[in-house]
Order: sequence, then structure tokens, then C-alpha cells
Amino acid sequence: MSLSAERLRTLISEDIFWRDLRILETVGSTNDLLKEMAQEGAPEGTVLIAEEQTAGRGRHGRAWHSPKGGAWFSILLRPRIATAQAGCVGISLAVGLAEALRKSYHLPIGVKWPNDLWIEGRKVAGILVELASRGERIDWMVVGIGVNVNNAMPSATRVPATALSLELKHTLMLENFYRVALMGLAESYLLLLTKGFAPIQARWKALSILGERVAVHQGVQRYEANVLGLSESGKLLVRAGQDIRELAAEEVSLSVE
Ligand code: BT5
Repeated sequence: MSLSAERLRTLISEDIFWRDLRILETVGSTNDLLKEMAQEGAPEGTVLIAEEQTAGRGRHGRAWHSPKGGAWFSILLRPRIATAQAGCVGISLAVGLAEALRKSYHLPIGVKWPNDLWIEGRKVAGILVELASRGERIDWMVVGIGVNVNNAMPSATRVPATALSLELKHTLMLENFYRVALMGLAESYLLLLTKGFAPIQARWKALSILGERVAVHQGVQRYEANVLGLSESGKLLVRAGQDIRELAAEEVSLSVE
């Protein structure tokens, strides 16, 4: 069943935040294309959806497997905040998406810092945040979101993977998935802009799957640390020996102990 732009537009027409929703059958990476559109001045709220990506990207130059049946999309945001606060946006979006999917599909979805969604020890979604600044402020943010919905699983992944359809034991209607996801993303993003990061931090705490100890991978370094919580800019605060460190999403990866 291929994705119907018309059906999708009717389903999300009540939501004023998203606009110019585009669906492509196949593309290299929705992030790459939306970044070009951002540089050419596309407005906040632009959404680009692909049924399939041939060069889907994860963080740190990793590949993201994106065959038909999954949800591969990018959203364009232009938050009027300092670039140093960008981590808050990624966290807010992960929280909004996780909560919306939990509510609609009744699955125990958790958030793994920074922006992954997990279901009982398996990764179901990943988020890739890319941005450009103007002075100290964000000019645009392109947030790429990959969710395993009805697609076949990649054969070997860094961490075990799952899909919503595998967990629910039935195929989902992709248009409905996009409605739920886009509403949840808009809700938490707008909450961040109007009420600040504190309410999101509290929701994150309830969803976080991190235990007390994590292994931090930073370049070729690896060390173990105790998780202390989130900083006000969305960084992860950890204690390694006597050191308190603030980890930035773009610099590290974590494995759960
Ligand atoms: C992420 O990276 O989790 C961010 C993924 C973002 C993908 C979206 S799709 C729409 C938009 N356009 C793009 O080009 N990208 C974004 P990371 O944490 O680096 O995870 C990547 C790792 O996950 C890979 O090295 C694989 O081992 C594994 N992986 C690849 N495809 C996967 C999948 N479909 N499901 C689960 N794990 C996967």
C-alpha cells in the first residue's frame, strides 16, 4: 500500500503548524533535500516524507536503512533560540514523538538520550538533528526522523532493532502514523517555545531508559559514567570518577550498561 498524499493532507489539515507537506517515492536522504530547501528560504513547518531512501543517514556518518514501509521524514524548524540551546529541541521532539506513539499505539516506548526511541531493549526510531547558525542564533534546523513502522528490519544493527508492526503484530496505516507523529512533534516543540525546557525535562525523566551507569563513546575513547540528569541545554550530565561532564549529542554515543 503506497502512501497517499491526499489522505495524509486531509488527516493533518486540522493542525496549523505543518505546511507544504511533500511526499517523494524515493530520495537519497530527506535531510539532504530539506537542507537545500532550508538554505533557499523554505519556511518553518515544511515537511518532507520519503517512502524509501537510498542513502539514509544516521549520526556520526552512519548509514540508516530505509526501505519501503517505514516512516522516513524530515521537518524544518526555525526556532528563535541560541544555538547553544539546540539540544533542547532534539530532546523535546523525541519526548513529543514517544508520548504520542505511546498514547496511540499503547506501546511501552522510552527515550534513549539524546534522541532515540526504544521499546524494551530494542531501537524503534532514531532522530538526526542538523542545523545552521546565524551569529549566536539558529537559522534553520532540519530534523530527520526515521521510524521502523511496517518495513523489514535491517539484518545487522549496532543495537537490536524493532518495528511498530512487529510489536503490535499487525500492519499500521502509515498516514495515520504520520498524523499521530506530526501532532506529537508540533505539540512538544511549541511547548518548548512557549513554556521553556523545564516541563519537557520532567517528561523526559519519566521516559528515559538510561540506568545509573552508561558507557560513553567519544571518538576512540570509551569510559563509564554515572548518569546525573539533563542540563538546561539538553546535554547529558554524567559523573566519571571525580569529574562532572556535560555530554553533547553530536559528540558522543552511549551504550546502556
Ligand atoms: C540515528 O542514527 O538513529 C538517526 C537516524 C535518522 C534517520 C532519519 S530517516 C529521515 C532522515 N533522513 C536521513 O537521511 N536520516 C534521517 P544513529 O544513532 O547513528 O544510528 C545509526 C545506526 O543504527 C546504524 O549504524 C545501524 O547500525 C542502525 N540502523 C540502521 N538502520 C536502522 C533501522 N532502520 N532501524 C534501527 N537501527 C538501524
